[in-house]
This record gives sequence, structure tokens and C-alpha cells, in this order.
Amino acid sequence: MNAEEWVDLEQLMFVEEPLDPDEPRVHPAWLPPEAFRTLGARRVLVHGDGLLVDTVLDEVSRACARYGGRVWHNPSWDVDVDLVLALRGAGELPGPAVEAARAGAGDGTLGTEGFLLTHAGPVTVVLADAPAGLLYGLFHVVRLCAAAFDPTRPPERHRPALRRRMLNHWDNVAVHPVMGQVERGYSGGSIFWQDGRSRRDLARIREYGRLLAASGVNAITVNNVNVARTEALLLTDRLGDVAEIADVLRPYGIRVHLSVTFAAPMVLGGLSTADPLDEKVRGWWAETTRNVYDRVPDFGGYVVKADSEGQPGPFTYGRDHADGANLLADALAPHGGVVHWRAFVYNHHQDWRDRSTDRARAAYDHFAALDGRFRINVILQVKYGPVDFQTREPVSPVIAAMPATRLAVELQVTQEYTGQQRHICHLGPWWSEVLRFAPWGPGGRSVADVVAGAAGAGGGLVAVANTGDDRFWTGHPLAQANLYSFGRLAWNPELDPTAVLDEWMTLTFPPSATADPALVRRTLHEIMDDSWRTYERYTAPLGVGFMVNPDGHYGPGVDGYEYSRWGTYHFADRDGVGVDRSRASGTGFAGQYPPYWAEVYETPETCPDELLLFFHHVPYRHVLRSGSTVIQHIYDTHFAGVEEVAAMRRRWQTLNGMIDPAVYERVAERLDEQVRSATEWRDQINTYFFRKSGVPDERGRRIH
Ligand code: GCV
Repeated sequence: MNAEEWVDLEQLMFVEEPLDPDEPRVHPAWLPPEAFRTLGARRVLVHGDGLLVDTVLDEVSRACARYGGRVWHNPSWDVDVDLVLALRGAGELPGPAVEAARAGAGDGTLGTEGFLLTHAGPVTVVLADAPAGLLYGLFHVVRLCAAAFDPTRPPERHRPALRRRMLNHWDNVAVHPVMGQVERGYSGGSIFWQDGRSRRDLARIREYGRLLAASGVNAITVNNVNVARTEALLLTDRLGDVAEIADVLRPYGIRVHLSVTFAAPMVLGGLSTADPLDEKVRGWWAETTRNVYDRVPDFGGYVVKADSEGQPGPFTYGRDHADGANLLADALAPHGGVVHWRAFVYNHHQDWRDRSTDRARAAYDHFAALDGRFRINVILQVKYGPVDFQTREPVSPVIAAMPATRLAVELQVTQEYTGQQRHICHLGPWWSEVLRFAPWGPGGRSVADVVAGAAGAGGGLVAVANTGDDRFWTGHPLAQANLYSFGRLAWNPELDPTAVLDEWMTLTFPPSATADPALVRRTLHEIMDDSWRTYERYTAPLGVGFMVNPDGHYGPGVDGYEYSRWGTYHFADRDGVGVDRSRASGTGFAGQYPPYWAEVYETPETCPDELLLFFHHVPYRHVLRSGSTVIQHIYDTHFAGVEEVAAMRRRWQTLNGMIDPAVYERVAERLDEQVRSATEWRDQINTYFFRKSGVPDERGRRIH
């Protein structure tokens, strides 16, 4: 390839001049025009009508205009085509779709979001029963590239395992004095709000909706779960701003939800109470919710953080969380909405001297006894671990404890505790581990099964978003892969996270626009596949968690939380480290699990190494199941982690000149910071434990 061709390809890959002058100049993430080349060169027939069918038509038309294909919409005559995208039940189907249906492949309902990909002779056929299915089918064709047009490819039927696949934005409308525009946001400002008002950058929001739909996300909240006064107004006076966002996201099958404050009847309605059993309060919520649906007919519902970290809730009135959640559920029920009630409730004014109180126990202690009391349209939203989005935690015991409640699991795509998008930390493997975990023991139902629920009636999967107004959406360009992986795993939790990463790479760095696709792919895999475990190696060891700088949660602060009120301690002394959460001698947290895991976690001998210090306080010379001692493991993993990050940086440098220079530079800068920060982590952790234990490194490496 000569230099001139390369420049052309580079422009195709990274569109600096959008087709539409109103479109924002941002990185196209996993939907660069080049990813549509195969589709866009084909003759395509779109059959059906409706808002989302128009979206399909628009996507296909743009691709065909760019790459020389042709598109027909509901033609009344026979046309020769390569691809048919057809809605069943929308009048007489085009010939190839009839043929595909006759072949039997089209039997059975595809649901509101499913689709079938099949072939009728040389023609590729996508069938769906509802417009959203057609849109997902289209993005599947894009993902598959040429493979979608292989007539020998067996028919594929796709339906999402989880009905609800939601992103929560912790975006503030007004800039918070401590948390800023986006709480725990590492990608610039909010795409929705700026300095107290709506940004009204609808082109950017539309582009976001498109990316989310292509990953499988179908719901979103647009404001922080910590709801301050300005944000509270989104429910009433500023509802127009919410309606505007909903209008833009609707063509991509994404429903808007709102985070609301439990105190809204007082803050907004001027009532003297927010007591969930008070008739005036109930009336206020019913009327307010009716108004919301008048403006946003497909409004999704409310997300609530109550009696948690200072947010108001039902405890003030001597009521419990079921009373609180049911109040909102009753207001939403006539309109088909749901309330996501968060289970992240704990005492954030703990006395560090008190070793009997255990923050890990809190969600189960608050909620397990309420099982069966929640309305059908309440979804209890449970963080994946019992503490707070750590790099490693056991799966929350709440997930197995509430068979009569709809549960959603909450993940954190924004990398609050996993390197804040300055570090490469591909989280797909971690989420996959969580989703595949079998809370009742190996071979039993998985976490994914629980959140899918019977006949799809579960609560689904939720994640805190990592996006902002940054040019690359996610600050670190490679953090886009986490957002993409979340959507794909929410669609199908059984997907192999490395295969999902591969999909993301193919779309984001299309082989047809990449100088050496094999090198790029291999290098990205080498850098990203194991990056979560690398991050784990150089940060808090063996599941003990935290050890972060309390001021912003970035970088090491081994004792940063040790004498604080937050309930996140490691209890390191000269003899050992870790939290005794056993039933026999500790806080009893291990006993919150069903018998299989309660037994496994109960003793240091049976507890998996990676969670040892989460469950047990052990001497430094305790021998792990791996054969190493705890102290030697700490030294070895911290030295290894930094070496791995240095290797990541060297590998990245081999891509210089191979990919979009802006992506290259941004990642290169952040890798410099990752090497610096990982080194700091290594030195502080190793030095801390060397000084506490007095045990030298067996290999005599430098510890300060
Ligand atoms: C939105 C953690 C974060 C908080 C966040 C909270 C939550 O504690 O540090 O910023 O608040 O989780 O999930 O509600």
C-alpha cells in the first residue's frame, strides 16, 4: 500500500468531516462508516413501516450512498436484491422472505426485539416480528460483515436473554461542587447537561443512541442517582428537557428513565411529608407520573437511591424499603413503568473501632427479609458485589436470597475503582465471571439466569455509564470496548468476552481500513484480554479491596479508608491482614450465601485465593492454594503487574503509524500514566506490607 492510499483509508476510518454538517465531530467508536462497507455495496430491500424501520432505512440508505449499493423500501414490484430486511406481518412479504419462511426457518415468534438471519438461495434475509428486531438484525449484519452474505451460513435466531439492558448516567444537571458535572465521570462533561441546563446537542445524543442500539442497550437514565434540587426538577418543571432526549433516542429503541428523589413530594410538591403511606403523597406521585407519561408516552420509569449515603428514603417515616418502592410502583403501574430500587444501602457513619458491623452484610440484612413484599413492577437493583464496585469481590449474596423479587444486577462501566479510564482495564472477563457465577453451587442457576427471570420477567442488567462529551466518548479510546461489551453481554451473557472484544476491534478498526489488520488485532488482544487481571495484580491484593486514595479513588492510599466511617477496612497489622467474615469467628457474612458457597467461603483452606482477604484475616506466611505465601504473593503480583503494564506500552508503540494518529496519541499518553501509576501502586503496597510484616522478598527485589 502506498502512502497516498493510506491517507485515503485513514480518512475513511476516522471521519473528520461528517456527512451531515450538523453532526458532531467525534470519534465514530464501533460504527465508523467503513464498518458499513460490505452492507453498503449491496442491493437492499427494506420491508415494513414504523419509526424504527425508518431508522433501518436511514442506516442502509447512508451506507448505500457511500459505497455504491441500492436500497428499496416496500417496492410494489419484484426487485433483484442481495439483502432483505423484512418485518413479518407488514403486508405481503417480498419473495426471498417468503421463501425463507417456507423453508421453515422462520417458524416461531421472534418477540419484540428478536430477529432471524437466514438465506433464500443467494439472498440474505433478516426477519423480525417488531421494528426493534429489525434494527438489531441490521446491526448484526454489520457486525458479521461479509459472513452475513455467505449463503451456506446456517440460519440464526437471536433474542436478547435479558429484556432490560440499561445504562445509568450519573450526570448532574448543575455542576456539583465536589463531584462535578458527572459523578465518577472520566470522559469530560455530560452529553446531556451543562452548567445547570440542557445542552440540547441532539445530534450528539442521536449518535449516542445509535452506538447504544448497535451494542444492544435499550434503556437509559439521564441523571445521577444522587438527586439534588436542580436534578429533581426534571420530573416536573424541566420535563421538557427529558422529553426532548426521549424523542431523540426513541428511533433507536431506547427508553428514557429518570432518577428521582424520594423527597420529591416535599421538594417539588410543597407537601410536609414524603411518607409512602400518606394519601396526599400517593396522590402527588400518581398525578406527577401521569404528567410524565403525557409528555413521554414510552417513559421507562424511576430509579431510586433511598436511605443511602444521605439520600432521603422511607426510614424517616418508620417505613421500610418495600413501602417506599411500592409507592412509586403503584404510580407507575397504570402506565406500564417500572421502578428500579437500589439495594445499595448501608451505614456510612460506621465507627472503625467497631469490628462487629460489616458493610458487606448490609444489603442482605436490609432486603432479604422483604422478599415477596415488592410489587411486580419493582426491580431491585443490586450491585454485583456486596461492597462497592471493587476490582474483585464475591458476588452479592442478595442475588440468591430473593426468589420472589425481580432483580437487576448493577455493573460499573465507568472505571471509578478500576483506573478511571487512565488505565486500560477491559472489564468484559470480570462481568462474564459475575454473570456465570452459580450462587447455589456449580451446575445450578447462574446470576444471568436470575436476572433473566422466568420467561424474561427478570430485572435485567444495569451499568453505570462511562461516557461523556469527550471526543472519544470514553476518555480512553480503548474504554469504548467496556461500553460495547456491557451491551453485548446484557444481550447474551453467555457470549465469550474475548470474542466480544474481537467484534469490537473489527468494527472499530475495520480490517479494510487498517494497514496490517492481523498485527493490530493481535496487539490489541495482547494488551486488553488480560488487562483486568493485570490491574488487579498491581492494586489491592487477594480481594481485600479499596486501598485507594479517598480523595477521588484514584491511585494508592493503603490506609486511606482504614480509620474512616465508610466501613471499608483491611485490618493489616504486624501479623496479618484481611477481614474475618466467617460465621465461626467473624462477622458472619459468609453465612449469607446458600450452603455450597457458605461452606467454601467459611475457611481459609477452602476459600478461593482471589477472595481470601475478603473473607479471612490470615498471617502473612499463610500458604495460599497456589502454594505461595500471602506476603510473597503480594510482592510477586505487584512486580509482575508493573512489568505487564510496561509490556502493554511497548506493544502499543508497535501500532504507531498503523491506526488513526489521534487514537494512537491519546492511548500512548494514558499508557505513560498507567506505567507511572502502576509503579506507584507497586511501591506503596510492597513497602507497606514489608514494613508491617518485616518479611523480605524471597527474590530480593527492591522494596523501599
Ligand atoms: C452515586 C459509590 C460512589 C458514589 C456513588 C455510589 C452509588 O459510593 O463512590 O459516587 O454515588 O457508589 O452507587 O450510589
